[in-house]
Amino acid sequence: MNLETHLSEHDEDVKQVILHVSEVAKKISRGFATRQGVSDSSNIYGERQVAMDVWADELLISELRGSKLVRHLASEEQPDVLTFEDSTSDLGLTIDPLDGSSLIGVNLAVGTIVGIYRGDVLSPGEGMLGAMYVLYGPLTTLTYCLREGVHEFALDDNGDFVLQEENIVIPEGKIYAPGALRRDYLPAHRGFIERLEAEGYKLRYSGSFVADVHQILHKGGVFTYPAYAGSEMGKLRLLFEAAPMGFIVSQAGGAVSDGRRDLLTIKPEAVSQRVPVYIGGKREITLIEGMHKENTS
Ligand code: P6P
Repeated sequence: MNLETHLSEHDEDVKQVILHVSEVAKKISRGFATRQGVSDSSNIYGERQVAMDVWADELLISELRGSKLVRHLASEEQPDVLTFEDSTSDLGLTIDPLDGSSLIGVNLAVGTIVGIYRGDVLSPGEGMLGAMYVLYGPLTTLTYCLREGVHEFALDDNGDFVLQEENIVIPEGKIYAPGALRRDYLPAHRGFIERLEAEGYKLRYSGSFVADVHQILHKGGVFTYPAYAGSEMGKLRLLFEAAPMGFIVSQAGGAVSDGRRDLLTIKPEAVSQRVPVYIGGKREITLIEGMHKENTS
């Protein structure tokens, strides 16, 4: 079964926007070979953009504007939410065009992350219609969830996204992907990491959020980019990274937290809002939230 068939029961505009993103993703997957190197620009977070960042962002914005399927579009590479007045739909999308792009130069897996809303994208993630991500690795895979299971497709030789796994459920597993520097850990987080290590969790961290979370979704465990000394909000963006990937893992039976509460209950105050992130199995999320409660009582 291919992606279009699998989406057939969903609202037409939602189905079409996912298919549209999937077609752009095919172009992005072919674009790496001829767009290596850095650009001379930086994003609003002061991060140096690579050539693919700029190109993928421009391509997605142009294609989604032209699709007339999207009214509100927020991109991690843009300072403000874009509004397309001539849209025939009221969908709102958040996009991280190429998460992990600093790793393209060393040929590690990177990805495109999309959050799908009805209306305003500055809403808590718990209200999303759905989310999807494309992972550009040895295979180009597309994973989506519209509240009826988490499903993964792989791009085949004919250029079709073909179903690989349906109704994915996060297993129990002993992998942890610990972002930030150990020397900067805050007390509760330090205790959490030491507990996982004492229980024999294996460290698996590539520096690419979408790839690292994809691994946790399929093998279990936890990804974290915590609050740390010097940044109480951590590094990752709520709107573009934590909420959409957290939505997918939550829908697969896992959970997502800022360390104290369900991250999907947080209303973004700005597109650039950062948030401490814990994404993974319910056991690990319950553990860190308990440690934060103990640490503040
Ligand atoms: P660090 C990539 O720049 C990113 O936004 C995420 O994809 C990734 O999880 C994180 O930053 C890596 O950050 O500090 O480990 O390089």
